Amino acid sequence: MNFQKICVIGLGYIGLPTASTFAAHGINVLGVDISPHIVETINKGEIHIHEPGLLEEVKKAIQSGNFKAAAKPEEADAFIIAVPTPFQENKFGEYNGLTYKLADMRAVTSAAESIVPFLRKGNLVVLESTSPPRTTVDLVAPILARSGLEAGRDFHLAYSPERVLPGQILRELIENARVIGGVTSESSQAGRDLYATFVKGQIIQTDATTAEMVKLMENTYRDVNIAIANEFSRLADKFGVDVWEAISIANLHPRVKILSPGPGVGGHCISVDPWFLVESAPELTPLIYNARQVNDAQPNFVVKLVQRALGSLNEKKIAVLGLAYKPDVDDVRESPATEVIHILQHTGAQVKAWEPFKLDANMKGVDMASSLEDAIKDADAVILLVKHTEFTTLNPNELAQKTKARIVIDTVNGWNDEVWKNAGFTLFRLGNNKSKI
Ligand code: SAJ
Repeated sequence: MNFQKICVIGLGYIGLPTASTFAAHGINVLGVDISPHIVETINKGEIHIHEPGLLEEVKKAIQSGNFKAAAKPEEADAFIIAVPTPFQENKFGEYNGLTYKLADMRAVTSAAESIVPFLRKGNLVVLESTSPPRTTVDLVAPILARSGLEAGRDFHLAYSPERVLPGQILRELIENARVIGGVTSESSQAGRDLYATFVKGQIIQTDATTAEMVKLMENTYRDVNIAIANEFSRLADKFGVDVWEAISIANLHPRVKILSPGPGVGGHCISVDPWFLVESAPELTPLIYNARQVNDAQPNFVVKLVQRALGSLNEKKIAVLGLAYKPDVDDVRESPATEVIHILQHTGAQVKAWEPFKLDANMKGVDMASSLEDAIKDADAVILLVKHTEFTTLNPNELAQKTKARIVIDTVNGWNDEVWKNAGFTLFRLGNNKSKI
């Protein structure tokens, strides 16, 4: 199939880089967003999100005339849906007394509806939004059928998940392998023709529901594996074992690769996607459900460790190092660090947080320090919550001059016991309660 013009619906973290990458490869792209502010910003050659290299690419695309933004789709050869699929705020599912979160599919629904008046024979429609299994065939296809055209017969329909890492989106869009799941093999082929415009990685063709499952399975696999690492940290704590030592030894086994325990699982993907599988089949997913519960409860275990180190937390001053959801990124959305802070505050502690990657992080209820020194100066204890390189390379001797704290708590195995001990600190580590031996 040949593509002169495409519409990308949803100009967020995935839609905007995708649209500008197509435009940079010579395709005429209309970006569509319901937010007038976003449309206006992009048409000025500016952007509303933070992603390295994106501003330059969008600017170039707008100047070239290949890219513009609008509130509504137009006729095109292909339509890509890249809108968010968050949770429903006030509605939960229930199965056997257990409650689970439900995907809010309203944005996908209205994006599909917005295409209906412009859909023509021979077009291609691709859903990229992370969605529960069967969304493409059971939700999107029937909506598009309101045009009088049938998916797989009159137009092509496919699901193709994004699997890019924030911070690396522009490179990974091009280099990563791409899965295209069509409702027919012709639809998969049409999807391949479209993405082959810029994708250099392998393009794998399959059916739509398999492609949906692939995306959910990747992130659920990771969530479950982090959950078992977190559970191991609790067991190690109970039995006086250093979980980090035990994991490094277990991982010498050629077929074992245990992930790292920590303060919990954050970000917009791994803590979200497993729920889409639970919602679709709660009777089949007890393991996935429980893994979510384990990871969500991990901040409580961090606070128990802090209590063990400090006794009552009432009025204690605690410096928290790191707010991002993972190391060396500036993304603080859905971060377990925030949860840890809120629980600490609940116990009466006074928390000051330092996040060098996001100096302007304006987080509700969190007292942000203006510098590392500001965070630790009057602290009774310092907690390491994110393994930023900047933190793991701190010099404890220098730190000892800047804080009155002599207790440090390491939840991510970022600091070496001996070095900190020699600098006069007592170090408590998540998953290592050797004092019990
Ligand atoms: N984490 C641990 N222990 C570990 C590894 C991670 O506690 O051993 C925590 C991190 O600190 C973080 C969370 O898990 O809070 C998630 O981090 P991550 O690096 O595992 O994943 P994301 O959310 O940044 O990106 C994932 C990626 N998927 C997989 O690795 C299977 C990425 O490829 C996807 O594009 C992205 O989700 C997505 O958009 O779905």
